[in-house]
Amino acid sequence: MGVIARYREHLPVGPETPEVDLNEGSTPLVPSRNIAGALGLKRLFFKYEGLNPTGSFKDRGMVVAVAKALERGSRVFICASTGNTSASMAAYAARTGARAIVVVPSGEIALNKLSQALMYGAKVIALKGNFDTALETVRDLSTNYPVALMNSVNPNRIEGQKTAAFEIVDELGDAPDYLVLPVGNAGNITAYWKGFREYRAAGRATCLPRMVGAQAEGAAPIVQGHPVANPMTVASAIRIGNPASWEGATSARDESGGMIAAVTDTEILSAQIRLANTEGLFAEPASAAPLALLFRLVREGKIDKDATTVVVLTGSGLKDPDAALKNVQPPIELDGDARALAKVLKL
Ligand code: AN7
Repeated sequence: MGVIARYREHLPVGPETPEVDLNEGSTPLVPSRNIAGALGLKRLFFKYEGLNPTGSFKDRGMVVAVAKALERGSRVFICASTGNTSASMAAYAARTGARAIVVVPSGEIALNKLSQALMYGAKVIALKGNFDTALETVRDLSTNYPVALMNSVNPNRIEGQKTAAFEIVDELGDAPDYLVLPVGNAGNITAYWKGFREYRAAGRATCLPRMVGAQAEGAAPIVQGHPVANPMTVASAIRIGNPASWEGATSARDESGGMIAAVTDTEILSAQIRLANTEGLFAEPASAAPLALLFRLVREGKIDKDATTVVVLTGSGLKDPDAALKNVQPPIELDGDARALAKVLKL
């Protein structure tokens, strides 16, 4: 079952809305086995969004945005993307026979995100400049040409993405105390906060979490309080200097009593490796940013250790093999028999 079927009564869909799904959502909330203990945290969970059909949380919002666009009669979809949105949009366009146009910042997106968009059959334009330029360009194009804009400025994306908050509440029985997630264009933090508030209003939860957002230090416009002209970070998914949902992010932060803070690339990559090494969970660098922030908050004594914390792992580690391979030892090349192998392994 996809998110539209599972949460239909909470979504802007009706009898006229075409059925679309790739069985997205219903991702596991994996309890920490090792990191929680090492940090002294009582309850720590990972919402493993990399297990969505195209490998990121984007599928939740895309399925709703695509269904609504088809309902309106649109057959041409466009987005600007740091990679995951384009992969998701291309997949749902392929599934529904629509045309997908993807505009990515030239040379800046992870290899496997690009391969996904191309395999799903999207027309991919690598536009000179960064993500912010690409978004501005597609927004401009979509106001003058008959193409449906599928970035998270499309409110149906936010509607679909809020289902992740519903799932967490359904599984835990109430909202967690902290929800920690990466912030790039800021659609997801906006969506989670909307989801938690709506579920509480519907009587499905009694409390609301503190929303804790992580940006990368070289791409931290919300933390700095102004747009960043040349965002730089190894976490290419959140290499964004002027988030479209800025206001949504600051409202979520302020209304929830949470925070948005920045972590360095070194902290991000070491959190990514530690997550893989000690929990068996492989997430892309952007998804490791909230864990890096959690490590720092625990060090600084800024987290209640008796609380329930959920870290959202937004995208699969398989998306960005280049980022991962830079930080591990390469395989040992060997030409030899079992004895030679045993010797190399020091068995
Ligand atoms: C893995 O695909 O912006 O704050 O164009 O791919 O809602 O933007 C991706 C963003 C976090 C940030 N983690 O979410 C895109 C794009 C991963 C991501 C984010 C993204 P938002």
